[in-house]
Amino acid sequence: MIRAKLAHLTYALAASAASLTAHAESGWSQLNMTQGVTHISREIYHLHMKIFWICVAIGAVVFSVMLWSIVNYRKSKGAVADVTLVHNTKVEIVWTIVPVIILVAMAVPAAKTLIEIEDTTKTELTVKVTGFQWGWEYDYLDDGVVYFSRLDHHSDAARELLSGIDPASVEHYLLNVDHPFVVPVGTKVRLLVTGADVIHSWWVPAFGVKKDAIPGFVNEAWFNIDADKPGLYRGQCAELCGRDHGFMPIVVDARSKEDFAAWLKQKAAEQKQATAPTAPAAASAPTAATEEKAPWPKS
Ligand SMILES: [Cu+2]
Repeated sequence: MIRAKLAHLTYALAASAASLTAHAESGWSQLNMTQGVTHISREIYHLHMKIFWICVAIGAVVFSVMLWSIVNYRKSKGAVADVTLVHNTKVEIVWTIVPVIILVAMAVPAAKTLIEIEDTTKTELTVKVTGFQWGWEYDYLDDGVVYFSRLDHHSDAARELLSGIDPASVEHYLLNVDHPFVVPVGTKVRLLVTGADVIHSWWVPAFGVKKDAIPGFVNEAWFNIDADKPGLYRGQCAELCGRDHGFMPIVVDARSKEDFAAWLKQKAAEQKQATAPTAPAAASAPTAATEEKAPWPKS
């Protein structure tokens, strides 16, 4: 029985060692937090690593002393508990001061990063982000561009019960959206995050941004993507918000400043034309912008 259990344990250990080796081959970085593509996300990463290693050092010291004591002062060696020791001022001072020093050493860099995260001054572009059941609305406040971003229709069709579509055949299943959030790189973008119905949370790990979208509140967040890192960045709603919480992904399309300016200009022109009451084109061929109504009553 014991032998069988040991064999089982050995097998389990070997299996986990093998999976760890596999991880090592694909890069240990996959087990860790990613560094992201903004200065803040890297700050957060380094803070995480610093505090991680402090915890490892504390664990190593505490468990070494504990194991050493257990081995050297075990009953079979004739150790007898000291029942006279009830108080030791020196030791108490040490075990108070040492943790205080460690906590302050961790709090100072953490507070510095937190202050930087909250600094929404000198932003170059402001976008209002509204979470709703189930998607996101992006409103480029100064440019008259507003649109909705929902789960793309390939994923949406495949996720239906008895759809007959194999989710594995859908590229980026449940991760793609119909209209990605387009932003410029190398620009400090401020988000005004709010909710239309219940609490959602706008989360893009690569930017180090996760901000609650709360109805009746406007929360601020910002990011500045490295100028040499345009591309697609993915995120999720990070606040359990109801039935389709898992079906409101975020896709950020980071473009060069020139490409973004061109996109914004074109989008603004399209939307202006679509909403113009006298434009015949709007009446005969409604665009996506006019077809799509806000899923909540707008004032
Ligand atoms: Cu949500």
